[in-house]
Amino acid sequence: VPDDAVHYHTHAVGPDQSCSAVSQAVSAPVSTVWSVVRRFDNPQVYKNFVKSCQVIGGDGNVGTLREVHVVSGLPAASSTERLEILDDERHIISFSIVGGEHRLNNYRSVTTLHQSPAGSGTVVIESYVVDVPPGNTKEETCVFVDTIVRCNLQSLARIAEDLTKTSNCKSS
Ligand code: A8S
Repeated sequence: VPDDAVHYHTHAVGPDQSCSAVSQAVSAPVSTVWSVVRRFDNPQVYKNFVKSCQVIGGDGNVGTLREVHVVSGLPAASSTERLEILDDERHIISFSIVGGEHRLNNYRSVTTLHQSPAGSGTVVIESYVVDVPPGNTKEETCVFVDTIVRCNLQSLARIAEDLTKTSNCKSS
């Protein structure tokens, strides 16, 4: 984790909570990845488990609420989510789960983008904290959530990389 991100990925974790982080390299500029990630109103663009999303309050800034419905086959139907951080300069977005029909109580995630040390690409880091659901272990909770987050970040990488190719094509 780069120095500037340590603070944002440091979560207070209670005794019955789980905390983890996933990172993803993307072959696209930070600005391109950010243009996808910052759309709190449009998570379905890269989150494949999201069936639909409606903004149910707020003006797009911190405090905005969205209601997400997820595809069938998951132990969940919907989630109400609050925008906690949207920092266009530092490329940080964070949301918390405040309601809905699912097992992830008190979920909060922070996503930060960083220019890759090696060149023009991006490194995405997403960390989270969540209550361990009744009947599950911390490890099971991490495996479940890490899988969702990893799927989302892989999909994000593919979309940002495709956007980069499209714009190269137009300009040549
Ligand atoms: C995100 C991250 C997560 C979303 C989880 C972890 C969720 O949308 C899904 C299944 C669940 O069981 C819980 O960034 C919930 O969206 C796909 C409905 C919250």
